[in-house]
Amino acid sequence: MSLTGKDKTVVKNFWDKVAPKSAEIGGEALGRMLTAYPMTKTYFSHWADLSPNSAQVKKHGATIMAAVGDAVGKIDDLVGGLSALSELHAFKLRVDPANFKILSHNIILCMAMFFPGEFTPEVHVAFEKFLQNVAWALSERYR
Ligand code: HNI
Repeated sequence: MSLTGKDKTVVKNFWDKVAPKSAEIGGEALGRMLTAYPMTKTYFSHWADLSPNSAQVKKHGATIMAAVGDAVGKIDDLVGGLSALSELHAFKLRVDPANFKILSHNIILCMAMFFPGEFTPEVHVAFEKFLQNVAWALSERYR
């Protein structure tokens, strides 16, 4: 489902609020994904510690959310803007794209945990659509 102009505005405004907390939210989301969806751990088997709150989980959570923030800036051309990252996940990391949906779910969950007041149903629907579009863009180079 493509993002409407209103969705884009809602996503951008919400991101402005969460950006200062994005590293923390990313760490929590990644830690939860690895715990609640243990099959996702296979991609990170080269890490020393996959438990929530480990230094590597926190650091990589921050990296992922920085990329999500970058994607907010590229919201008008996610496929072009994320093509290098898609290439990396498809050919080097070989991540099954089904996992993008799982990580998105955990990001949404943590957004709601950290910003219960601001994460209104309107924000929820727009951010869900945005992450779905990010996942599609990240899947683009798999074909
Ligand atoms: Ni992902 C590395 C962004 C989903 C497995 N990932 C990255 C990097 C970014 C990134 C940025 C660092 C790239 C670099 O070094 O140049 N990943 C994202 C984003 C999403 C995502 C924005 C979805 C919203 N990645 C996933 C998922 C998995 C995943 C769902 C697997 C379950 N990513 C990885 C792995 C690495 C990685 C593995 C390498 C990590 C390392 O340290 O070796």
